[in-house]
Amino acid sequence: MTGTRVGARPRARADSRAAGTGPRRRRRARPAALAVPSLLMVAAGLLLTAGGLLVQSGRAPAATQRTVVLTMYHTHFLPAVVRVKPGTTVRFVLRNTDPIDHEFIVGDDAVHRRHRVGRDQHHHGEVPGEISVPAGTVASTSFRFDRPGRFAYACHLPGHEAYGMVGTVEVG
Ligand SMILES: [Cu+2]
Repeated sequence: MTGTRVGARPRARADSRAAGTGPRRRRRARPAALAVPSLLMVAAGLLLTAGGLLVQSGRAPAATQRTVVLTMYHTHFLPAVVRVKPGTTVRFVLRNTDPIDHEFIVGDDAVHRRHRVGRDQHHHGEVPGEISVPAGTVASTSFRFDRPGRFAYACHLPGHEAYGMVGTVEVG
């Protein structure tokens, strides 16, 4: 029995070489064949993503988004002036580098008048453009500027606006 097996091996190798389709070649071909479908799947995924973006932008053609980072430093806003185009939704990212709490309120004159006399000192993001920013933290809020004009942002915690914690959004 043993003698038969030993004798058969060389013959089998010779056969596969002659055929030109030995086990080695087949094994090499497999990863390449698998790579093609997976590349197609990636491409299809990208197309789907692109399609989704097109559909989104088709819903609101004029919508523009921007992120503006404002630093709260020594009870001031840096920068103190921001310029945007009408129709822009601005995501304000507020970095409070001070050891005291601040807040960010953006809006028209009526909004600021209300906050100057109001007692509400906690804004958790339920109102667009109004957010509390505890000492040493980062918070964000989004606000859409529909019409041209000047909109103020301020911190209405006692004394902060008078101290200079105000800024302007110029929309136009
Ligand atoms: Cu403040």
